[in-house]
This record gives sequence, C-alpha cells and structure tokens, in this order.
Amino acid sequence: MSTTSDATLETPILDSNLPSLLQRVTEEGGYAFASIATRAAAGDARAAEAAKDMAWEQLHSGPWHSVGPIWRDAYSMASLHVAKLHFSSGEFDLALRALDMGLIMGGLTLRDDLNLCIRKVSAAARAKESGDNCCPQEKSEWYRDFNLVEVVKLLPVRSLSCKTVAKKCRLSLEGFLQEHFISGSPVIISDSMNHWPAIDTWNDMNYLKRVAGFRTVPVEVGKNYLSPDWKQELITFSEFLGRIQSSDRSSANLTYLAQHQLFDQIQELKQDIVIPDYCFAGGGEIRSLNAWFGPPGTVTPLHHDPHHNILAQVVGKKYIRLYPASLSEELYPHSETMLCNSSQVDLDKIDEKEFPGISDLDFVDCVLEEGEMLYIPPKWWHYVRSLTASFSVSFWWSDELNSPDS
Ligand SMILES: O=C(O)CCC(=O)C(=O)O
Repeated sequence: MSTTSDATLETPILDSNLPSLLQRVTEEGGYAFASIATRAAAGDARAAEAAKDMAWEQLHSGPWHSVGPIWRDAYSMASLHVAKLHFSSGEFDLALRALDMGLIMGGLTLRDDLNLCIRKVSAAARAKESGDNCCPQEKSEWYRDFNLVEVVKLLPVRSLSCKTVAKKCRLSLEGFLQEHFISGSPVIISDSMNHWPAIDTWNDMNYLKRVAGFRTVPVEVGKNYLSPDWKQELITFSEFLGRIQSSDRSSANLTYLAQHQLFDQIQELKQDIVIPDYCFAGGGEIRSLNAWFGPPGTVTPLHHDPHHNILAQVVGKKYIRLYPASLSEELYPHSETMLCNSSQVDLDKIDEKEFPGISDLDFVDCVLEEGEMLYIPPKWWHYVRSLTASFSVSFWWSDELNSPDS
C-alpha cells in the first residue's frame, strides 16, 4: 500500500515552528517574506522560489556576521519549501540542491529537517539511478599517479633538503602530550588511522559518487585564494569528481574543495572518519572539521591558524612545509586584517629582492603519506601542495587557554 508520505517530504520541526518563525521574521521587518512564505507553505511553487530569493538577498545585504540569525532560518525554511515541491515532481537533483543550499547557508533551527529530507531524497535519487543503470565503473587508480622525480621539480626551492618533520608510529597520548603538544612541536603520527572506514572507501570513486554524487558543494577554482583569478563555485559532488579526474591541469581551472565543513553537511562521510584522541589534549574543544579534497597541484599558500591542528591524510600525498611561529615577523605577513595570517611571499616563486632573507629561514617539511596524520601546533606557518589527487581532513581544536571563543 502506498502512503502519501512516499511522495512528500516530512518536515516536523518546520511544521511545529512555522507560526513562530514567521512571527520572528515579521518582527525583523520581513512582512513581505512572511506573507510569501505562507503561500509557499500552501504549495505555491513560485512563492517558494520568491521566498528563497528574498531570504538570499537578506543574507547578502551586508557582512555575514551582521545578518540576523532569523534570516538564516528563513532561508532554510524557503529551501525546504522549494525542495518539497521539486521532490513531489520527481526532480530529485533540484530538491537536493535546495536542501544543500539550506544546510550551507541556512540557520541551525531547521537543520534536522534538512538532513531528514536529504536522506529521503538521496535514497530516491539512488533508486532512480540504479534503475537507469547509469553508473559505469571508474578507473580505480586515480590517486596513484605519482612520479617523485617530476614532482620534486614542482616544489619550492630547498624542499626536502633540510630537516624533516619527526615521524612516530602509533604515538601514545602521553607521548603526544609530553613531546609535542606542550612544547608545540610538529610530528607525523603513522599507523593511527588504519581503522577509519574512509581508508578503504574514499579511494573508490564509485563509492564517493554513490554516497555524495548528487550533493552540492562549494569549491574554490584557480591557483589559490591569494591569486586574482580565484573564485568560488557551487557544483555537484559528481561534477567535482569529474574535474579531479580531468586531464586539464591548468591552474586557472584547478578545483579544490578546501576548508569546507563537509562532514556537517554529508552525514554518510562523517561516519567514515574518527576524531583522533589527540584532539582532546589540552582540555579544550573541537573547533572545526574540514575537508580538503582536490586534484594534484592544489596549493594552500603559506599561512597560520590560531588552533591546534591534526591534518589527516586519507587519500594521496601532500608536501607540507612548516615554519615556527617565532619567525612570523620574517615571513612578511599581509598587512590587511583579512589576510594578516597569510604571507605575502609566494613560496613557488620567491622574489628575493622584494622579500630578502626569506630563502635562508629554517623550516621543517615532509611528504605526508596516506594513513598519516600531521600535528601542526597553533600559529605555526604552513604551506601545503598536493602531489597526487588528495583527500585530507583537518581537525582543529582549542585548549583551555584559548577556548571557547578565541
Ligand atoms: O591541505 C591543505 O591544502 C591545507 C590544510 C590547512 O591549511 C590546514 O589544515 O589548516
């Protein structure tokens, strides 16, 4: 027996909170939104799209931190309405896009509804796809293309010629605390993530496509976030996987899913990773889990972050260079506030005249291999280049001294 719930998306939180959410939007001056969202809730497709556009405009009306939280909830609400209507017309890809946009841009109140709907639409999309039988087997060695001699030529000068980062196998928590966390010294920890499901699954394009192919993700396109041609795009994960496997390696088209909280967005991928025990050192709290997924040749320019960081390498290899925080003044930080944690120096093309002395500074570096984690202490400068297609996860956490809102 088929029930109406097969053809509709359930949104229990929205249903019970709709009047109060609309009341709050009205109090914030969103009378027109409230009236149009009421029509959207009654099934008017045009009104649903218009409400989404209205909330979008509010989200972009000023700096992100000045946007009232109710407008983020309003955006999620409108995304749910749009998704419901697409779902009932069998347009699963459009429904998922609206739901992902709700997760990426929207507020917290309706997150559980968004995730509930995503589960249902994804299942329907997968069932449709397997019916269409349109998922050909993918080349399985996409992340193994690697020629050390060729790759070393692409690295910044003096790479791998000085001191390399210490490597320790299955380092105990005690050892980590005593020898690295307290003194603030980087270390590579090997053999500590063999039990992650991701180690066996993320190198399989078919798996990635199956669990996340229809989802919309934000990506960065261009040489890196400091270059003028750099831009951000929203594309489906399937399209992104296609770009990773593409033979176009021009820097203008380099596509990097970088510093995105992918695991808050795609629950299935979160189940594939395990927060390392090391991240509980210092009695602080986890600040963010980010995905860094891209083709060979992505570069994250020299910068530092305020938190402790474990960068876990799940697929492929990365070159990483680290300078201690004590060298900050000599690393020519940008003067603008937004970029003051990034260096003006392009390590791939050092201009010694403009930045004298930079080539003489001491650093430690390494090639981070699959299954290894690198501990980067707070404020240590790091430059990262992927040597193959690569998928890493960073775990940032604060300690008691810089927790919770530093
Ligand atoms: O992997 C990368 O490209 C950059 C990683 C990074 O900067 C970080 O984890 O803070």
